[in-house]
Amino acid sequence: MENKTKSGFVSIIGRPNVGKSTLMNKIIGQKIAITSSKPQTTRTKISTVYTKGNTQMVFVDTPGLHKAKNKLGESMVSTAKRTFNESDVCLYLTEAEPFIGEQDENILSLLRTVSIPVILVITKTDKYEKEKVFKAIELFSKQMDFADVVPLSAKNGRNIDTLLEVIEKFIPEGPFYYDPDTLTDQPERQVVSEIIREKCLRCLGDEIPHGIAVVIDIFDFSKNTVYIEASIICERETHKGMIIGKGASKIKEIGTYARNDIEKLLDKKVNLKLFVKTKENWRDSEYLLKNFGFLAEERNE
Ligand SMILES: Nc1nc2c(ncn2[C@@H]2O[C@H](COP(=O)(O)OP(=O)(O)OP(=O)(O)O)[C@@H](O)[C@H]2O)c(=O)[nH]1
Ligand SMILES: [Mg+2]
Repeated sequence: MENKTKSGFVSIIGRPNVGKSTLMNKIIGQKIAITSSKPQTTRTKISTVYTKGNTQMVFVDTPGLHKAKNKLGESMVSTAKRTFNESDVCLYLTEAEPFIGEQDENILSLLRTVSIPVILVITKTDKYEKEKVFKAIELFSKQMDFADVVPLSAKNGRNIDTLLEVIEKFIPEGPFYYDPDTLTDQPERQVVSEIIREKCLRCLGDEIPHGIAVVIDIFDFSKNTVYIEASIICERETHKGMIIGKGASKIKEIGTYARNDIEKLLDKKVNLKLFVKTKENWRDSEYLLKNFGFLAEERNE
């Protein structure tokens, strides 16, 4: 008899910076979603596909749930909320802190209203003493009925296998959504622009990166060396100066790190040219948000 296949969508939600994107990258073994030590790194929903044997899990990484301060933030939060309504099982990520903060309170009250199974995932266990992890499990388990609880570390890989086994129990029978070789639904152009944004997040001081968007202007695959031109959009002229840096040192640093990662991704030599442009308050401009691709989902509804 033929082996029956199982497939389902697994949403990953939590407040900013708890390690959602890092966990998803770890599971599929490749960096698709960018990560950084700064909150609100992920801005759109990113799906990756994990296929093993006759089971396929589509992981959907979402922007961290937070109190939105501008239109971009609002779009990020509504994307995250919509995502778990469309999934078969939800992973709720939080760290092993001894209290439940306001952001987690809000997420919990949202989760109590959903009908899909929610798995509590305590992240970054490499950073916390065992006792603290146990206490956090106890504290969070009192808040609602979780389908299961898994403490893990994406950094050292502890319990990732356990998490996959737990998730599998909630994946329904059905045909694969994607070809088994598929890794992500993200177009290469999008991953490339995100890599450039990640290098901005990592190379620049705290106040600038939140106001940055990256737009790919040219993506030419026709020659042996891939030719890419991209614009880094910032909100102020002073930020533009900081992104370029003294003698263009900063933009060169961002470009070098980005080119390395893009070459690994495309497995080809890359010629990358970066430009910096100012567009004031783009995060509150519906027109520019649409232009940069942030409001695409709302448009399709
Ligand atoms: N020590 C440790 N650090 C981790 C682990 N997982 C993630 N981090 C770090 O936590 C920070 C945030 O990780 P992200 O994966 O970007 O977090 P996120 O939840 O996707 O954040 P947003 O996209 O902003 O909502 C990064 O600096 C990661 O390196 C872990 O298992 N252990
Ligand atoms: Mg993220």
